[in-house]
Amino acid sequence: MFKFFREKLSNWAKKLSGAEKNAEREGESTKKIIAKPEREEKGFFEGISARLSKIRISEKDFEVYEEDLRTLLLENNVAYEVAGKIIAELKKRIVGKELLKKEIEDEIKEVLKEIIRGILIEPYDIIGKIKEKAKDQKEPYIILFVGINGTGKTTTIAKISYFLSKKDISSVIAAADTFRAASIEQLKKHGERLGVKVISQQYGADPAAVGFDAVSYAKKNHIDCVLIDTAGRMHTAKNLMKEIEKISKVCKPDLKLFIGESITGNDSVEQAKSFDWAIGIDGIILTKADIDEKGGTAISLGDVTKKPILFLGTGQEYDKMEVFNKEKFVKDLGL
Ligand SMILES: Nc1nc2c(ncn2[C@@H]2O[C@H](COP(=O)(O)OP(=O)(O)O)[C@@H](O)[C@H]2O)c(=O)[nH]1
Ligand SMILES: [Mg+2]
Repeated sequence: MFKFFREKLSNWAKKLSGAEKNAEREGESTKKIIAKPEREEKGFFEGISARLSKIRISEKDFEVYEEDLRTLLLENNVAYEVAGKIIAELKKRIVGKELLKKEIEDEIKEVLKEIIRGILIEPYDIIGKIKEKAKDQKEPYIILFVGINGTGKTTTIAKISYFLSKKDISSVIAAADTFRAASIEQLKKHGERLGVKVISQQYGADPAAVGFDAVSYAKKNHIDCVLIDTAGRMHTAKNLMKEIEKISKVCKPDLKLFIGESITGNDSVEQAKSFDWAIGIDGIILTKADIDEKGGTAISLGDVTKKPILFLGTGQEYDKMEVFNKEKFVKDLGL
């Protein structure tokens, strides 16, 4: 996971820490500062000068390397405007600061870590929310899953149902993707394997009605949570977005989760924006992190939507889903 980002970032930091090679240029350029020992002894000064050599990176030198960093971030799926923000912040914090040469790479990473921590929204605890509603209102907690075709909605719903069952939370699944061939069978198969009821109607049925049926079933049978699958809406198709708005209005979900792929970068960001605009999303699940070598999508989504990433999909099996952890994520990025 996120191998590219890790390697390239280290290389970039090394390049910037070599910026004092340009120190002989004009006065305002990065300065190599040699700390002099109090008592000068022959040979002694040379010996320690390498270790004590400090540099101060000038604005000019930072700018020489700035475009490289932008390219690195863009290549790793960080959206353009987000990359700009990261660079501006890093520049503000690094330029003019006196650092030991050997510390520069760590310092850059430390600052980047703080910036990314600041961008990512703190995830909340779904389990707590479900239990709270059960206790306070004695009603099932309703989660609507939206996203375009193939991003992993159906698989994620099965994983969530499995995750909830491990926490002693029962669920029912609504097969409200009545559009895509074989989608109902796909969910029923998951339902059988998981021992979870799947509510469905025939293909072409009103998805809002299927969701409504599942909510009624959950109420009648004291099921804790309703998971509503939906057809893959192309976020650019107006009538299909209207339909998702209708499902949302009829089923009154407590939580609307956008499912996006970790590997698709800017596309995921655009999709998330459209769904957020149409129904107002509450959180994000990023799938296929296991096959993503980049990692920037999460950062972009966090910044653009200001919504938390709640889980990372890390494979096709039911247990291949991790609760999103900001600290683990920045560590995986090599920071
Ligand atoms: N490697 C990997 N594949 C996944 C993950 N989540 C889903 N998939 C695969 O992505 C494909 C599409 O998934 P599906 O759930 O049918 O997507 P939907 O169209 O959004 O419902 C399937 O082959 C899944 O097995 C994941 O986290 N990692
Ligand atoms: Mg599906």
